[in-house]
Amino acid sequence: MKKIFFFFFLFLINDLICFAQTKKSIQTKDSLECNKKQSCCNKNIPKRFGNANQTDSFSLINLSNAEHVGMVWIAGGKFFMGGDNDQARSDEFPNHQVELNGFYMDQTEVTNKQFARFVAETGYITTAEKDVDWNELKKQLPENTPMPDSEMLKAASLVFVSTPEAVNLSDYSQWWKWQHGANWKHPQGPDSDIIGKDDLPVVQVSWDDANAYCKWAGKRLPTEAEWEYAVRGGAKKTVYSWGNAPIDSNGFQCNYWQGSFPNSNLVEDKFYLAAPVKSFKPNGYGLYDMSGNVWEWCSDLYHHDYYKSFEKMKCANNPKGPITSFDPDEPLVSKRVMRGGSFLCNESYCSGYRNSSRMKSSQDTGMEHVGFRCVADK
Ligand SMILES: [Ca+2]
Repeated sequence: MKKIFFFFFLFLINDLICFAQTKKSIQTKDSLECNKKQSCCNKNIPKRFGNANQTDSFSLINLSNAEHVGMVWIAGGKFFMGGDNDQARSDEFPNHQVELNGFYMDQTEVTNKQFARFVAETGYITTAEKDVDWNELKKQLPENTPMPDSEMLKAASLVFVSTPEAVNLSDYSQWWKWQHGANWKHPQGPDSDIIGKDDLPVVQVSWDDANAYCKWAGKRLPTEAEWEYAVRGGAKKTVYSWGNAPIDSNGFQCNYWQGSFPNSNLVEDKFYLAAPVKSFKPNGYGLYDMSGNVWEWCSDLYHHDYYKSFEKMKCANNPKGPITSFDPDEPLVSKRVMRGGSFLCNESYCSGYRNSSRMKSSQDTGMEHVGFRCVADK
């Protein structure tokens, strides 16, 4: 097994413990109260790196950010959520009606400049910047799990590495590398930086990091339903945020991968990796880069069958995600939803920039193509 999988195992073993204590049936937050076991499970995930005081350091809410600067108001309403075309995957069904309250949403993905200000004011240290504290981590592992080589425990994150030739797309370890020194300030590793890249979306942030930023800013992550309502921009039954036209019509509609993934990027849209925010046209709500550029974390846990819980409902009211996570591809890993696709997406691989396309990852994972944006209530 490659190292990348060993690390996935280490990082996600706490989710395994959590998962083992919960049922796999779909339970919505709207219809069920957390029982004591689930509540304990959610709150009792030890800090893998032993930084127990960090959450106290960013309790200061930046009021200027909370005043909805750079956000747009999205009026509440009803819409149909989920797969509505032949590209949709099984976890996007059934298509179901949802009603939401109105909310503010950031016009752009959170940028390096914005995240730097958060870090400067709070001293926040992201997941990817921390070495693994073995004494903490081993408490979450099966008894007698051997300590890995100390090199393996150094701070690291996942970076994209193009392959020399076309590969089997079912094995993502071929283009993802566990890179020491990769973090939001060094997205591709220690030899990279974000100097002069203030307007690029911050990446290499975990779901935990994104939540910390949101809390500081007086905001929150969008629910998956809010995100899909927003990406549709007020249009009905459209495949993409710009409508139903092909992605390469009228110039390029978003930042994605042209050519053969992951070996040959033609860069016809001018951006090999992430693009500065607002490089492409906004959608009907004035939101930029909802499609492509970087994946965006949502607040919801991921469950592949979550939408089936709405099958007999006329309309779901402000859904906030399932109580438990389940991904049949990795059944022992608890995951959070991410949406919108990235600069690595194309039709042959994931077409993640479709409005209803769903993606997921464990909440402590940071990657080179994952960022976020915030929402706020009135
Ligand atoms: Ca591109």
